Amino acid sequence: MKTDPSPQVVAAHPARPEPRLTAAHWGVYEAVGEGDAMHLKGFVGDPSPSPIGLSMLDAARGPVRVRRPVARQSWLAARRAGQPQVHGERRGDEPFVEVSWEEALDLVAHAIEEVRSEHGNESIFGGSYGWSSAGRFHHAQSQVHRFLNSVGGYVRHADSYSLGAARVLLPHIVAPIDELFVKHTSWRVMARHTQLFVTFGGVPAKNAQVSSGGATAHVVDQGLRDMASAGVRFINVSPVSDNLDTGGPVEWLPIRPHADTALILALCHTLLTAELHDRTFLSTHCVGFNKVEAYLLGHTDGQPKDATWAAALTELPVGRIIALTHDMAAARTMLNISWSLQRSHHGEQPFWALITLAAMLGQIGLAGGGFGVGYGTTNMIGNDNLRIPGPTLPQGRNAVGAFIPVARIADMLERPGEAFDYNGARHRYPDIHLIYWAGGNPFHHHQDLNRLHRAWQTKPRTIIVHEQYWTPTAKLADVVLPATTSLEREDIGYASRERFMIAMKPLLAPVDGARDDYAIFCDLSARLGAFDAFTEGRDAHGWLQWMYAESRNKCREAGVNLPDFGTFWRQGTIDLAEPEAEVVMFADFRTDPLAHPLNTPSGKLELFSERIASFGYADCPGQATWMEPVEWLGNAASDRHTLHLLSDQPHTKLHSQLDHAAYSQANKVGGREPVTLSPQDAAARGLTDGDVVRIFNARGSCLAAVRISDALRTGVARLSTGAWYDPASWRAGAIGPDKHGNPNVLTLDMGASSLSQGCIAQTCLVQIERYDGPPLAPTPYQLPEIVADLEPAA
Ligand SMILES: Nc1nc2c(c(=O)[nH]1)N[C@H]1C(S)=C(S)[C@@H](COP(=O)(O)OP(=O)(O)OC[C@H]3O[C@@H](n4cnc5c(=O)[nH]c(N)nc54)[C@H](O)[C@@H]3O)O[C@H]1N2
Ligand SMILES: Nc1nc2c(c(=O)[nH]1)N[C@H]1C(S)=C(S)[C@@H](COP(=O)(O)OP(=O)(O)OC[C@H]3O[C@@H](n4cnc5c(=O)[nH]c(N)nc54)[C@H](O)[C@@H]3O)O[C@H]1N2
Ligand SMILES: [Mo]
Repeated sequence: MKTDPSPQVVAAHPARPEPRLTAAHWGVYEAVGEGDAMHLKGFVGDPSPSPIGLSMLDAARGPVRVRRPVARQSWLAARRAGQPQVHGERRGDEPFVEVSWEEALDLVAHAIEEVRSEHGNESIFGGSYGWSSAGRFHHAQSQVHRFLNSVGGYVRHADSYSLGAARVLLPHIVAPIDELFVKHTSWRVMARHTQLFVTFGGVPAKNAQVSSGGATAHVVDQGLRDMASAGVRFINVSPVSDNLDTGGPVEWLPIRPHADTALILALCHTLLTAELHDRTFLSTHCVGFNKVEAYLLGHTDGQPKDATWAAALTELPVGRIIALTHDMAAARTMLNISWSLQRSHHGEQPFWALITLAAMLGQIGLAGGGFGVGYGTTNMIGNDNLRIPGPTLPQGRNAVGAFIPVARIADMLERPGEAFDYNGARHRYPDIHLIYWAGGNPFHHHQDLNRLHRAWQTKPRTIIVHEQYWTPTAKLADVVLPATTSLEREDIGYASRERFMIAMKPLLAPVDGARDDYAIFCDLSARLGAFDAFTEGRDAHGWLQWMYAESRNKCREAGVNLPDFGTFWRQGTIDLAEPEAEVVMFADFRTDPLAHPLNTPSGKLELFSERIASFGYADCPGQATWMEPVEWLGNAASDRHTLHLLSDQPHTKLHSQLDHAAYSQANKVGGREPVTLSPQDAAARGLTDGDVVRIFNARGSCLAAVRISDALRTGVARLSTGAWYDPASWRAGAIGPDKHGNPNVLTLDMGASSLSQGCIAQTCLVQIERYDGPPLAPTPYQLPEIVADLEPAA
């Protein structure tokens, strides 16, 4: 096995001299033509470029840009008059006033200074969660963290919306997720060695379009096709069937959403009672199997987790569950699970159960066997290019210790001072007076948006947002500062395991008044006496050279020689392909678990975790456990009209980014996001393709357009994320339905468990009916009212 980079000089991609490239999370694009005629085409080094990026140039030049600094009218009046009244309840519901950059920066610096001196830096929430844009330097979230650290720190967030439950669970039982990411057995190895690939939640090609930091050469589609041509058998356990396309046959097991833990435990039970489990692996590489065994057999709770038990919960046939167990034991089997399964109530459990099943099969560390946590979630997983220490911007040191698990923002705003559990400790919600956001869209990403909308309008004194576009978060801010897009800056594009490092060239001049986040923070840090700490004397280009040099030094230590900066910049790309690599996750650990222990308390796989058990959480015991989710079809049986809402990742954009661009627009129906239903569920409600429906529950409602597809099992509806939040009214107390189709007005805002407090967006029941109310045209991209300044600062 060879996973370490070997000494070599990495050659440039011979695409063309000095290509004008830009990198986005969804791919690399090359500029063709000049001026208004300029357009983008997919990068020649990418075998299957994503169509998402082709419309980003038009979007950047289009009408939805934030063009000038603005401040909310009554907030501005109060600040100018030195009064504390800021009328947070009018956020989103009154005009903005255009102000000069000078005054905008003075207002922001003063607001920071004021809360700092009155309440300390622990009253500033600067978590600023969000994907921002690709580019290692102008990454907005890194910039805002570095800036806030240079002025005394901020309340941060822990974990991510992507992997809230898994990030906290996995280090206790196997390894941190970031370590697992880059260790995944490669597509190439699976094509050679895997016989059976069983996935929970598909391997969605739509998701593999992206990589955080920039996908450069898309490999997942080909990886699946090569496996299929090599004769690998595929089984997809999923409420939808259109999330796995191998070009060949796939068996679909249409499971009831959220019943996966029960199914996996039943597979474990069947292995155990048929004595097909690998006793040796369980004793040499794992701890706690005796406790798991007692639970599987029902010794602890009187309920054997057998196939009959699971059949009722999953709505899959008993015989199929038993046969699947035998198939898995008889073949070289790779198990895979989508991240979406842990974005749910008790979301730790399907991941823990999957690892338990893989341990019982005993194939972890064998080529083509074992488990994966997220093949298909991004282009990174299973990619086998060189692993190098890429360029990074140091974020400095945060002097504030207070934090929240990322998805607990509304709890924090509503309940300052209250205690919460997290990963074995108790903490308190800080009392926030100022929110700073750059590079994220909480009114896209958070659950129960009506609740967040109310909390956001009630609590903080000041909300500052840097944005490129008039997103709902920008509309709900007090100060909006216009930021440039990557197309207007130079930067370095790189993501782990990607094939290319990219010299990103500016393709456009900054649009109107837009400035780089870095330039904005330079000026603010100067006003707050932290210019030297923040800039370290470098301009943006100086930082690129410094970051590249740091990365080049670390690469050299690891035996990889990168060209000098000038050569890289001229070439445009560095090719990091390592075609000979044979990446097998945990091969070393398998061969010698004592020499290559895991970083868990026992050094082994913890099928029972004494540490987690010691936390005493009823909602996350010491081993993989079936616990009914708070909302699922299994407890909605009394109402046969209830549907489980899947709010998955959108295929025509990245989250809410580029929702307004042509590619995403082409997927809308009458300007609304489509909601997909099975033919049976549509017929039961008298609905046909294109009908406008109201989707609702006790938390909220939205309008969407029906799309019918037999790729969905009955009882589920799919409304992908990303349609910009578009409430009928922005006024607190009268928000009304979302007119556009944003699922987060419906989703549930609570933690996955006391262990992780992860987001549970996928745990959501809804009703759907034809919409016969008054016409409510969607207006998600309408600009806010911006009025002239009647009393400009002198
Ligand atoms: N219901 C439901 N909700 C979900 C999920 C789900 O599965 N279901 N998934 C969750 C997940 S996994 C995630 S990761 C989140 C994603 O949530 P976010 O990461 O918040 O979503 P994005 O739309 O990527 O928001 C990024 C914002 O940054 C802005 N931006 C981009 N570049 C720059 C820049 O250079 N400077 C500045 N100032 N701004 C910039 C963009 O215009 C955009 O508004 O959503 C979560 N929400
Ligand atoms: N094009 C595009 N790609 C993206 C993103 C994007 O916004 N756009 N976002 C990126 C980000 S930030 C992330 S975190 C990843 C997320 O990657 P994932 O979390 O894996 O993505 P999802 O699309 O939410 O879900 C994957 C599949 O799981 C299925 N599923 C949902 N609930 C269940 C269940 O209970 N059981 C089973 N068996 N299956 C279920 C869904 O139907 C869906 O087909 O995607 C990344 N890739
Ligand atoms: Mo994510």
